[in-house]
Amino acid sequence: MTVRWTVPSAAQALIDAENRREELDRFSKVWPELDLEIAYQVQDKTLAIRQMRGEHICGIKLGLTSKAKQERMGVRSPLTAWLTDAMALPQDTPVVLGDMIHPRVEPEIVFILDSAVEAPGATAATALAAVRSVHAGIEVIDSRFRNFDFRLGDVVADNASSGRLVTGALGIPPSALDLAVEPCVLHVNGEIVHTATGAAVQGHPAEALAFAANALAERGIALQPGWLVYTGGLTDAVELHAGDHVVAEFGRLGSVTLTAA
Ligand code: OOG
Ligand code: MG
Repeated sequence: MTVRWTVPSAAQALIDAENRREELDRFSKVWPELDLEIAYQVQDKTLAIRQMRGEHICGIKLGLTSKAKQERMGVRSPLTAWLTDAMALPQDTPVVLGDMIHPRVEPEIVFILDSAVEAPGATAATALAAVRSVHAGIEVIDSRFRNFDFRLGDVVADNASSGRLVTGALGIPPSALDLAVEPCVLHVNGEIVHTATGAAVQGHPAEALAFAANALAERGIALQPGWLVYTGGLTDAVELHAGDHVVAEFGRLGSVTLTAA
């Protein structure tokens, strides 16, 4: 049966899938018109549904900013998505697997903004100048699509597989760091599973921030002071299973841990 998706019906289906922990077939199989413009309309509609149930925007995330992520997911273009307060996990709070569909974890470099990023025309340097502090982070992604099988339009619509966030308490001013060489080691249950440096994200995570500021400016959206910016997985993501203990160990940025209950 061919499903005739519309922006509102696709957005509601994504939110329902998240609420019921069910997988959807990717829209692009039956919705060839799903281009980037429509996909961001769906994404914005899912945000509106989240806001109607009381969630507040706390920042944005970038997706598919590293080669490791692009190659694994088969989508070669970075994208942006919304973060809300409901996604943020307090420190030392386990992820409840029963709330998720098929979660995966990935280490990220996180910015907290001090001022709005001026865009269009943002560069890595001007974007970094708007950053108050840099943190270690772990993102839990949880695509609403079966087996994480999606094309660019699908994953944009699905708010870039947003799930949960843990942001390290330690914050370092960007001027005190060389983020391109900041090391990252991802440990799962005591084993090293992936390593990278900050350069994995667009050559420098500030490039990702500038990309996001410019891309959002095209949609009339400005990055706001106080917002979190998850700059994208430095490494491929790892499936999360019950009892897992995950540590994203950075150099200057310290470590963030996450457990699965
Ligand atoms: C898409 C989300 C990508 C990242 O950091 O690259 C993302 C996915 O891999 O499901 O959050
Ligand atoms: Mg991510």
